[in-house]
Amino acid sequence: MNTRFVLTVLCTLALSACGKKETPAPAPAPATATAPSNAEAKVLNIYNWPDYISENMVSDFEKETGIQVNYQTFENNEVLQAKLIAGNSGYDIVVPGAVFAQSQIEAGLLQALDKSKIPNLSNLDSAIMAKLDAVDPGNAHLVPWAWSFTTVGINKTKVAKALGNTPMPDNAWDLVFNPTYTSKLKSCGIAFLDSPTEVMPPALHYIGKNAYSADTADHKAAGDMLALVRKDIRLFSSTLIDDLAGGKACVVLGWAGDINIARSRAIENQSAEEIEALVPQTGGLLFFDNLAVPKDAKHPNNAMAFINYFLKPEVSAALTNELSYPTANKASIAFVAPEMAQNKSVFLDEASLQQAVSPASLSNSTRESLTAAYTRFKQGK
Ligand code: SPD
Repeated sequence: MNTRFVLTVLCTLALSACGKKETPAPAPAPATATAPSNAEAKVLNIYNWPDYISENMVSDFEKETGIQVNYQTFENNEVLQAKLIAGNSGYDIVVPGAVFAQSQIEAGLLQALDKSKIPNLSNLDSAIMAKLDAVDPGNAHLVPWAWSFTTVGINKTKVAKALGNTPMPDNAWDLVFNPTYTSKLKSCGIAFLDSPTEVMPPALHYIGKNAYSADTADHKAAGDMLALVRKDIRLFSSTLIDDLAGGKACVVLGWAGDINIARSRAIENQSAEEIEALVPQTGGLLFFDNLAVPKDAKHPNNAMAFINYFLKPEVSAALTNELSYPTANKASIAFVAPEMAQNKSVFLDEASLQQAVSPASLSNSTRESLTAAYTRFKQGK
């Protein structure tokens, strides 16, 4: 198990300053009128990414605590950011990516955790938490949920057929950013994540710029490169698992964890198609998502109870084993399945880790500029 994977992600962050049916987000449930005035209702409203929780985590937590969980999902950091800024979201737990979390803490959008109610914090890797301290001083607001890296995923059979006599490139990013390849692969379908802060950093990295550059000239240069492949992109999608496993796309710019979920689904369905999360020689883009409690959460104590439950070793390990996403729970390592621990697109080896790009916090103005460049790209302007 590669603890350095986690450490590298968090080191660089520090220098630059994660069963129940999932539903997209209507308004979460309010506290019931029957709750005692000095206690929280037995309700917890969670807002997480899709396909990012083990099958039984919510129902087992409900059985153990009697707290009823309303579990809703968001598709990208921009959607969560807008909810937090608007306030009164109704959520008690949210899961921001590290590139957004620091500015959310600084803006007072997240409340400090009550660590006295989370004894299982001791299961977290102390070296990792020491690094996270630079992003979240005192580890006051964030508990790591899971991480992975943004990369290129392929349906191997379809890609080989579409490329014909053209060999696979040495640089996996060529498959989504180089017209020589995209012009051939468009026949079986290229899909990108639909978010400025997911697409622009890999594009910047591909053209040799800092993936988290604040320079608008760099954003324009990445936009110029993207314009050359725009006509070959079939989908901008928040359902890449289904797109890849179901055959709408043969190549995706997406998250390694989700690409591995698509791979598992294809295997479960006894499909002849082999799906693979590639590990780019020039580096994938590491990301790290974290549990946090909004400033105005109505059920903070229930939130602490859930965080403590998640930090049980077997509970964290189930997330990794079912969804191909590692966690920062050191005590969970003993429960991670060997086939997951040995999968080099789940836990990167040393060489890939050295090449990988670590996340950095994005300021509001940088996000605005990235959004403008992304929108021009998507609209084909
Ligand atoms: N299955 C959903 C996984 C969510 C991953 N979060 C990605 C954040 C990358 N910036």
